[in-house]
Amino acid sequence: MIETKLHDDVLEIVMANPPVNALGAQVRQGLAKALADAQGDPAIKAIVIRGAGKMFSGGADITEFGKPPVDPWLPQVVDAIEASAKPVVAAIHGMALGGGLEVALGAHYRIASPKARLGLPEVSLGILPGAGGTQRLPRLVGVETALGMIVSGTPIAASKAAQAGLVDKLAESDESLAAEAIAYARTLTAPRRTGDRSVSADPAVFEQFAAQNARKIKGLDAPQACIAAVKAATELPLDQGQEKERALFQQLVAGEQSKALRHVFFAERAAAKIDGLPKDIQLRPITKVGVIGAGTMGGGISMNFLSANIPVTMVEMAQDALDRGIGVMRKNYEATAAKGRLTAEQVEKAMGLVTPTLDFSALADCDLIIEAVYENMDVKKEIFARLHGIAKPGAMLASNTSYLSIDEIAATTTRPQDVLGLHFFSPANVMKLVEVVRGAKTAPDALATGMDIARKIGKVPVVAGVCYGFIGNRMLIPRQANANALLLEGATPEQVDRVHTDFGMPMGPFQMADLAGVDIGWHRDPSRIESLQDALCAEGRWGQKKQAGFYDYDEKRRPTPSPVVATIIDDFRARAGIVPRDISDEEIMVRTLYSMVNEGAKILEEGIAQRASDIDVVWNYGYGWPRHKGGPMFWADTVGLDKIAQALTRYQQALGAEFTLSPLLLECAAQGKPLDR
Ligand code: T1G
Repeated sequence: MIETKLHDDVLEIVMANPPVNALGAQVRQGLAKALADAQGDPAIKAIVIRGAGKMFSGGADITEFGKPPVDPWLPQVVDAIEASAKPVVAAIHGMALGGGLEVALGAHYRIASPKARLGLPEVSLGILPGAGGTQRLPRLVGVETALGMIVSGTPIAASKAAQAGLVDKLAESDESLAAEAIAYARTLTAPRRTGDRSVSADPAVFEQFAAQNARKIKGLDAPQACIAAVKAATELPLDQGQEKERALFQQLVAGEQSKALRHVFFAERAAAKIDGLPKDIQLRPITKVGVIGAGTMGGGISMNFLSANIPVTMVEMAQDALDRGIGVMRKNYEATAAKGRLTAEQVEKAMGLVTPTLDFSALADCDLIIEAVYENMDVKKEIFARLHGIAKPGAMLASNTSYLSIDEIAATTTRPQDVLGLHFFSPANVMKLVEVVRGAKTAPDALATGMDIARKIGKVPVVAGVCYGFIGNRMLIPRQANANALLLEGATPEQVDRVHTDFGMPMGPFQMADLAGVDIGWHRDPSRIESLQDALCAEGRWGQKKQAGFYDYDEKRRPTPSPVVATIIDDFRARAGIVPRDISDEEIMVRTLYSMVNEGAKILEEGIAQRASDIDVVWNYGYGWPRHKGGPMFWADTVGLDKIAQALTRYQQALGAEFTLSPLLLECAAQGKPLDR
């Protein structure tokens, strides 16, 4: 995993541990040995360290965490690099992340290729840089830049790193980097140890930084620790600062938040894999896409492809609807440009790739056609019945339905092998999740292509089987149903939502209902009041869009508890003969979150989800589940499946006649094994 090559008087040490040159035990041992050998070899005047393949290094080997440590530890290797009597140059291409950047920080000089990116993303794994990064980076780039890089975890471009003093030289290209680094090393006469530098800052800088980022870092352990470690760099000599960093690292890496965030890291990568499909399956070419429906979803979906430079034919039934849809897309792009995240040219380029039309047959040359009309089975069937006659052979036909059966839709065509679901989440140009729904007859290459094209447009795709609501929305059903029942029995919207926001969700069931629209699925007859939803809708309380739903909203869309809603609920209870009672937060947690876990277990039993971690990815990327809690299935294991099963049994009656405990949940609880297939 370590290759060395002597170029006259310069030793090149190459880390070769594909795919990301993770700094596992063998890499560390190899690095330490090559370095030590070089110290004693008079022929060697200088050393270059670089990575083979697509990058310098993706950092420490995350799969080693939680296992017995193997010598040498990464901090020791980095210290040895810095202590080298011969100048060491780090030659960086691709990514230098985490421990990878720390290796480069241990080096005395750094040269990077123009496209390189450098960062310390440990905070997104619930830890902090543990090999001197919190001590050496501020010494090189100053406290402010270091705090920004370490607490956000976001990598910076090589050019910015050069401006900040993190990189000494920019190479011409990836290809010329090795040669330029060796030439550069040959010009160096002495080591220049970053650890010998000092850095100071007004202690108030750290409180200010924490205050400025309070909302982002609320409830998270790692960011606080990152700030404390960088502060230590301004107060302690390197070795003592590293001890402090080490202590904080050990604490965090053993913590629940880091375990959850590491689970999410690998869950995302696992979700990309489709069980049972050959790795080298031939994908279908997607060079042109058709979108049916220019509404909120159709517009958002189209923007993803336009932004990925894929032309879109957008079909609507009426000119005004088409013009409105195109107008909203341009407005969204211009809003992004106004924030400096796009140039005017990029906006024009994207908008230049869309072909609006009322002519269905214009879809004939599309490789993928996505139906994104409102949620009505008859309308969708009518569209697919028309499509299969127009679409070219091999074209994929996808529905953006959120709940309905892909098999039923596919059955209206003679080509069910080309039909699948691509379930985007609103706003579709922002939300990362796509449930790729595999129909009973969806061809393996169509499914694989669906996953691939979703990744190409920057989404996180997850395979889902056909059932009502697929993975995410199906689990939402028991949550919403119990939330509504709890309101009738005595809870308030604020109480139920507080339990969810305290838990870390961005919003609770009733704030979410107001955002999505209380009138979704409403029968539109104000005289028919059979549910709380009916009662609110009859009063015109359709949610945020009406500035009134379960909450009242001000012009900034900030929610406040509504006395009107309290009265509507009281009246409804009285009419239903329900005497309200005190509801505990624990009961709300059990009936709204534990019931979701139970539904997730059923989804696993039925094979609707390939693996438990896929369900976690769905909730992390589609419903704002707090990443530092891993996802509903991972979280259930941390709570204890037996505890969840007992609590659900205790509330069996309140959960309703239809509620049944998942046999898989009971089995895993009984056997003490994690919840999975
Ligand atoms: N350790 C172990 N495996 C890793 C890994 C790592 N650091 N990085 C990637 N992999 C695996 C990954 O699971 C996948 O496996 C394959 O490599 C390709 O990854 C002391 C303690 C580098 C930007 O947080 O962000 O250093 O699924 O699909 O899209 O301070 O991987 O094929 O079996 O993501 O090209 C800090 C983590 C570690 C960076 C490449 N480093 N990695 O993205 O490929 S903590 C990070 C990434 C640390 C020190 C501390 C990305 C990438 P499989 P991939 P990619």
